[in-house]
Amino acid sequence: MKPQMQPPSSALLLPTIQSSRATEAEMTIFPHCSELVSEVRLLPLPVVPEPRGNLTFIEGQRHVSFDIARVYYLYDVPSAAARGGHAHKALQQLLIAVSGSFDVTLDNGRLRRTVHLNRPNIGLLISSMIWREIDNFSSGGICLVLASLPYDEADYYRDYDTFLNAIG
Ligand code: T46
Repeated sequence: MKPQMQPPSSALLLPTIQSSRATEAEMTIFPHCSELVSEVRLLPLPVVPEPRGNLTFIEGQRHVSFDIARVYYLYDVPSAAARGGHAHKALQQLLIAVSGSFDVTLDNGRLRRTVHLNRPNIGLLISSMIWREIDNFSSGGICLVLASLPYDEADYYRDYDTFLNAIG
C-alpha cells in the first residue's frame, strides 16, 4: 500500500550555492539521524562558467562515491503526475534538475522531508533504503538520474509497509 504523502512541515528550499567543488557545502537532509546507514545529501556540482555558457560535469568515484552504471531521465512529466513511490535495496542515485524544477519527498521510515530541486549544478544524492516520491514538475522540467547499478526490478520496494518492515 502506498503511503499518503503528507505536506512537509517545512519544505527545504535550496540556498544559492556558488561552488565548483563537490566536496564543500554538502547539506544533509536528515541531519539528526546519524544512526542511519543511508545518506541523503544535496551535492554542489562543478561548474565551468564561460561567456559561452556554463558546463557541469560529473565523474563516478569523484563527484559521486559510486561508478555510474546507468543514466536515465524523466521528462514531459505532467504537473499533476507523481513518479517514484518506492525505495531501493542497494541502488544509489544522484538526481539533478537539469531543466526546470520538481519536488522530491524523502522518507527514511522515521522522517519525511521535501526538497525542491531547481538548479542544474546541484545534485540530490539518495542512498539505498530511502522511500522517494517526485512530483510538482514545472513545465519543461527534466530529472536526470545517475545510478550506481543497472535496472533491476528485484532491487525495488514498491510497497511502503514492506519497506518499513525492512527498515526495522
Ligand atoms: C527513481 C525515480 C527517480 C526501465 O526499464 N529501466 C530503468 O532504468 C528504469 C528507471 C525504469 N524502467 C522501466 C520500469 C517500468 O516499467 O520503466 C518503467 C517505469 O519505471 P518506474 O515506475 O520505476 O519509474 P519512476 O519514474 O517511478 O522511478 C524512476 C526509478 O525507477 C527510480 O529508481 O528513483 O525514477
